Amino acid sequence: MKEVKEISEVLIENGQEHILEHLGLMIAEQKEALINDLKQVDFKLLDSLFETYKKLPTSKNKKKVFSAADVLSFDEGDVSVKEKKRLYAIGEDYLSQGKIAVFLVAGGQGTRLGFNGPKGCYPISPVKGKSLFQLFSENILALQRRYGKEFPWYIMTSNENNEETLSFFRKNSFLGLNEHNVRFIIQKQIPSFDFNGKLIISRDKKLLKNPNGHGGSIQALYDSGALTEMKNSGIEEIFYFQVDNPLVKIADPLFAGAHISIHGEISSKVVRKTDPDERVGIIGKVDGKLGCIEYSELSSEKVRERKEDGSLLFNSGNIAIHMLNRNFVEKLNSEENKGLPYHLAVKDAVALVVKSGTHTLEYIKSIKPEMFIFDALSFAKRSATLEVERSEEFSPVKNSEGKDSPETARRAMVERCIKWIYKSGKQDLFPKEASVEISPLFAFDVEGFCARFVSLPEASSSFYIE
Ligand code: UD2
Repeated sequence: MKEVKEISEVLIENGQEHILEHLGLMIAEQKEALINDLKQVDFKLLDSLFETYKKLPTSKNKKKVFSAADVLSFDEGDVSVKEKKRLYAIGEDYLSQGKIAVFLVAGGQGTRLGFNGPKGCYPISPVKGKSLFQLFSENILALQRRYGKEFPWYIMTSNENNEETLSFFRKNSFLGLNEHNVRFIIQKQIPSFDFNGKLIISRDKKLLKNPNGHGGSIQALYDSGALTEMKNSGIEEIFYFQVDNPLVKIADPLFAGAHISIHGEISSKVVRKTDPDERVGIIGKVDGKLGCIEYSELSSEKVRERKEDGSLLFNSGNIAIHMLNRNFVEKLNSEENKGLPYHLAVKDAVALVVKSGTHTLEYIKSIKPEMFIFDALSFAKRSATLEVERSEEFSPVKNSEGKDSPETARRAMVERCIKWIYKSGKQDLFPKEASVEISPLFAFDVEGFCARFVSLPEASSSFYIE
């Protein structure tokens, strides 16, 4: 087989000849699939990742200097209210001109949640059981109605969940959106390797590989042609969010305005930490450059350090909501920048190994490369960090129970609705302990809600406001 010969040369040249033993034990179909996998491998990249891995102990010992980021937050004072209005109007102006695209990263596996399927299909809303995807599309539809423009929605999937995601959208008639405005882009996969830099064969006789992380979205936007498409349709800014947060305020005009007003390249929303030990990444400065400080990087003293006003110094929890300037994303893909750096995590894996001429399974440690979107912050010349209220905007679904689970997210959704009802001043008939859900089509923010809400439907233990 000519293909085997060709790939053998590549494997030998790159020190991966152990794969030949595997190929020798496979039937034609398996060989073909594995060769196809191997053809996609960027051996030069693999090599440089292994070199980075070898240097990790030294680079980890390098002392980093952490400092807090400048954070924009608004209180109820006159100056704040005026400035908030100004930024809001800038965001609204961009929305009215159709200059903002919506971008969801949904390529992750969601294993922690224990849900069999793409996480976006998870039924989350407390009364109607709407999926995350459904809530997002209703929010986009409502934005379209408010601003009289159609906003393209780009969804990044991975090889692992693209088919299922697409069929969910098809089966549900694109959740009320115009099919042409929903675009799917598939992120790249990257192989894992062992402590000797060798590729790993998984139990299904393929290369052990994973989606390249949410930071892979920067490359995927470029490779898929989405950036060019955006440019051609007058899109200048991209609202980025992750699939697990049902409280997200899509394309929030205030956030967009804060970013646009300073000609931001990438901007972030943050929430105050619940307590010093909360395990959340912090938007802050690392050696003077903006970035995300992992909770494990800050010492126990640093984590407790307080400002004069008593608040924590490292208080800006990263909720993974960003505004990305289109030109900036293009720049990150340039020859000079070559995309984001990789993080290397050691993970348990089951590998197929060749022993005494046969295949056997072994538990091994593998190195999984991944890119993270927040690393784009260190490339940015200008960036806004906007602090928002957690109870209004963030309650992720990550675990099957306990913290950040469907239960906590549903509770947060109900509590937000109750808050809005009270804010409207029309809470008279609201029974304690009732469950309530507001359709994003009715209102997707408290201002919109108060302007429309008249009264609750007849007394019940659960309400759906649409
Ligand atoms: C992430 C952040 C954390 C905080 C939190 C907010 C990291 C390392 N940590 O935690 O600082 O901001 O989110 O919720 O990022 N995804 C892809 N492709 C991939 C991998 C992930 O699309 O290859 C998507 C995934 O579908 C989800 C999002 O990225 O929408 C978050 O991924 P995660 O669950 O791995 O991130 P997590 O919870 O570790």
